[in-house]
Amino acid sequence: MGIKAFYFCSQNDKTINIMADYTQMWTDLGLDHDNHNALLDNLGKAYQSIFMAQDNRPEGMSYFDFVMSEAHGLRIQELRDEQKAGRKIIGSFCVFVPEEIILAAGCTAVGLCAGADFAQEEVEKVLPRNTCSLIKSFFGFKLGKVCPYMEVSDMIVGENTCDGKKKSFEIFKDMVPNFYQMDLPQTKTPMARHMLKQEYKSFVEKLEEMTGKSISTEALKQGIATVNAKRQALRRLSMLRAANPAPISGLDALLINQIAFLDNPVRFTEKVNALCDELELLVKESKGAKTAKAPRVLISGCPMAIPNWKIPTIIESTGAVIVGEESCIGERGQRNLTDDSADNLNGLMDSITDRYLKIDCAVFTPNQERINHIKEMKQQYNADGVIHYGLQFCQPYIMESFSVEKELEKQDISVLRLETDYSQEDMGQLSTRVEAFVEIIK
Ligand code: BJ8
Repeated sequence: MGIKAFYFCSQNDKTINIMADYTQMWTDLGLDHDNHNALLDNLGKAYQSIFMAQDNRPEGMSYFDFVMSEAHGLRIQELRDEQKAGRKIIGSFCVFVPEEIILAAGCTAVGLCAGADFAQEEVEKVLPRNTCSLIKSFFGFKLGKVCPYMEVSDMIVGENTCDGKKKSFEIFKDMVPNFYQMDLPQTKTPMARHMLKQEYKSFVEKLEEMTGKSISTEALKQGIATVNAKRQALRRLSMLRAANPAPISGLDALLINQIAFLDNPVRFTEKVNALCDELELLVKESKGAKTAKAPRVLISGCPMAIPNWKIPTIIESTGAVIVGEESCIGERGQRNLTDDSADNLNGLMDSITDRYLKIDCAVFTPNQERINHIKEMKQQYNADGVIHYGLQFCQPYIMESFSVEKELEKQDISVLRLETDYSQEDMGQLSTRVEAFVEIIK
């Protein structure tokens, strides 16, 4: 049986030629072929109808289409080749797990958050029904044996952030052979900073024990440089979206931010910069994904893990354009560079700790920084309104959405609070609410 990776991207001959039969690799990884094929088939159809059907896509998106077409194929093959050459693959679920440290240890980081329902019946045998979709989804990907990233990981890092993740990892840790727990603070006091630095030091020790090699100052500087370059490229992309018309759709920009968690970081950075070169020209020529009259929306809230494209699809199908994501798969996760000026390991670990402690996830209290950041982004990207996206049963973001709404409304910024999950059942109702909101901000 000749199975290609994803079925959705075969725009050019080169892509078709590269596609290969990965059946043996998937068997070796222990994937369930029927489940996996069903997942790829559904994703392929969704990708075609959501991404490939868009008008005015920049040419530079063809690379990201290709990465998606080979996300379960060539990319996994690359990771296995890296493993054969001695690298370890480290999977994680949170932007608090420092990629700089993983790279410095000679390892490769991959994101494991999942954005689609799978094996729901099985999942609800081990997790309460009222668990957020993001958690249920990665459990479903594990139980349904459909995630090659999870299966290829030499170590899976779970973090103590929200109660849902923290407690579900107590169950998940027994479902995988290689789990590592990272504790994280929930305040930003000096004590919390000290704790975070200690956690990161323990993580360094764990990676050193795993690889049998010490992390040097030079390697950590190099890791920081690689990740800073990736963040700078994503920042450049974000800033270009401030133009009117926006040169790229919110869907495509989200896709790039999602791919940032899967692709080789150096190659990804080059491709994002190449795309930005093209977008700069489009901005000069006042060409965009939509017209200059398109209402401009900022999204804020829970991360949208791949392949969660539900809300952006609804928003952009109204004719509006998304100009920014205040999200961990977006600006919250990628902003702020790590200072690389220290010339010793301890100094660099301080810089890493300081950089990560700036992340304003809703698990922190108080969290005024996040509200300030949403206001800044609204200004910076010339958004006409903010849509707050909360996953059902996500207490941190849904609770915080009330304060977000209150503060934004004080400044006459229009806000729509949405609460949903990964199912398609509420699409009609969500579309009606989003259409009404877009009419208001027009
Ligand atoms: S730093 S946002 S990546 S924890 S949606 S699982 S919060 S109940 S994902 Fe996150 Fe790190 Fe924070 Fe970012 Fe819990 Fe909410 Fe589910 Fe969530």
